[in-house]
Amino acid sequence: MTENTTTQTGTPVASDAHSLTVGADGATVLHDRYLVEKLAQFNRERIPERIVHAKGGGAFGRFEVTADVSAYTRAAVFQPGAESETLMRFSSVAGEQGSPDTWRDVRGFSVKFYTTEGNYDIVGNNTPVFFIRDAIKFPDFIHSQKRLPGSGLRDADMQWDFWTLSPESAHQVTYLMGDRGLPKSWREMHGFGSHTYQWINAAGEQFWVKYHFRSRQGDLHLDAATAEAIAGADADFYRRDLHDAIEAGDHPTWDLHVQVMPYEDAKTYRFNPFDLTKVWPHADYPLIPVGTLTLDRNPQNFFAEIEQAAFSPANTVPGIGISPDKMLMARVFSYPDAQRYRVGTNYNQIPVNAPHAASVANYSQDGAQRHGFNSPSTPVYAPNSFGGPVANADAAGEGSWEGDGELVRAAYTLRSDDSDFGQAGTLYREVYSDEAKQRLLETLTGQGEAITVDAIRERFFQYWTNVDADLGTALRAAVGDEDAAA
Ligand code: HDE
Repeated sequence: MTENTTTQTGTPVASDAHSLTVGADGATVLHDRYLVEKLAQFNRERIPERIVHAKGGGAFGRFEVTADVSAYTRAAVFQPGAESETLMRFSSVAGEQGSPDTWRDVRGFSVKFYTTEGNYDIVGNNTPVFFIRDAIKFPDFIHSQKRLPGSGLRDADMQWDFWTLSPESAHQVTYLMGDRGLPKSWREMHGFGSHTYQWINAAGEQFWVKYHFRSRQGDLHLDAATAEAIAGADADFYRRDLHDAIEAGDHPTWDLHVQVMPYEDAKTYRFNPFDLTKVWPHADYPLIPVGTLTLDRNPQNFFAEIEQAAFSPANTVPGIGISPDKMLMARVFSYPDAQRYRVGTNYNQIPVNAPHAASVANYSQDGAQRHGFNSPSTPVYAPNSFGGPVANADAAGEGSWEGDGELVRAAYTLRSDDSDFGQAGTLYREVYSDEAKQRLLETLTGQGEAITVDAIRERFFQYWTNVDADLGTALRAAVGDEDAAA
């Protein structure tokens, strides 16, 4: 038997097709409660899109620990043999929700582990570094990458104005303008936690770690012409690829590795290991295997499970903490704040965000859209004498570090090997193949030509000369040539 259409409160409705009117040709009446409910509900279907990383897609899967890293962390999710349900979301950074997947950009790489000790999120990118090292610059940086207020157009002048006035961006921009800026698909890219995090073992010893997810599908890229053609033909190219692969039983897999730095090393390492614009050379801190992440289940409802998904670097678990990275400390505030605004105060009660393998016990109450609550016999305050939940520092397994000093507004203290351009130059000279170098030159030539302000273009040449002198010379000649031809 066909199911009746009902109102939101479960009452059968009389018609899916006809509003209630005064005669077949007359006025529509306001007391057609189903018509009013249907139109009003429709008007509220959209929530604010993410201010960054708006366009994305994701899937569920599982993470299995295949090695023994218990010497470094007590976190249940990383103990030998542990298996956790996971959710992943991939995204572009600057484009809006409908933007083409294959526009050149950094790609978001977010993982939520539903662990027995609560949800643990690693909210990273497909690059191991970032454009800036102090969060106070983030809104300015993002404004420069989005749209001009007047025309609503994206603009090379403001992008390069910001980057060339922010030399710490050079390493990440070398990634972005290189092959990582155009992944072949979300499945075929590596992911990085990027920041330095803290791990704490069962004995309370602390370590600094960086996360690397290595794609078993490879770290592959599109050439610029193909990416441009796809952007026009199929704006949802990556979203479709991920969905179709999982639907066909082709489950993408990443191997998680960590770099581990002994706690004391950070104090004397030759550059600041908490600076998000730097990588730790593998020669100093090799990759240590941890486990395998596989995606095997598409969402059943994109909005409920992916659009409303809330990832946050604040979601840590016992045995894992943050580090004195100025970007990371600010992100711990920023993500839950964005989610309270974007999804709503009780966003963590939505099934995709609530813990799946742990329970919630605290004294939070009320707020818009609340549906979870304590038993009426549970007291509403702490401390209490009636058996309510009690905080437990041993169970929390929080990290820590020493800190002392005057309140200042200053850059990180420089160390012997701290520089804005050094690792960008190494990436260019020692990691990029000759073909990758050539593709970078072509991409940058196009970028240089899009700059219309002479002073910014001059700084652009100087920026790339600082990355690599030969690249700067080649670029100056190439952009000049194109000018002559035009
Ligand atoms: Fe984000 N970022 N970010 N970001 N970010 C958001 O969170 C922010 C940064 C990243 O799949 C927002 O819920 C600040 C680094 C990903 O849902 C927002 C700073 C890295 C995603 C926000 C950074 C990222 C976001 C947008 C400077 C990689 C998508 C809405 C301190 C290591 C998560 C929201 C998803 C999303 C803020 C820098 C990655 C506004 C303030 C560094 C993958 O809160």
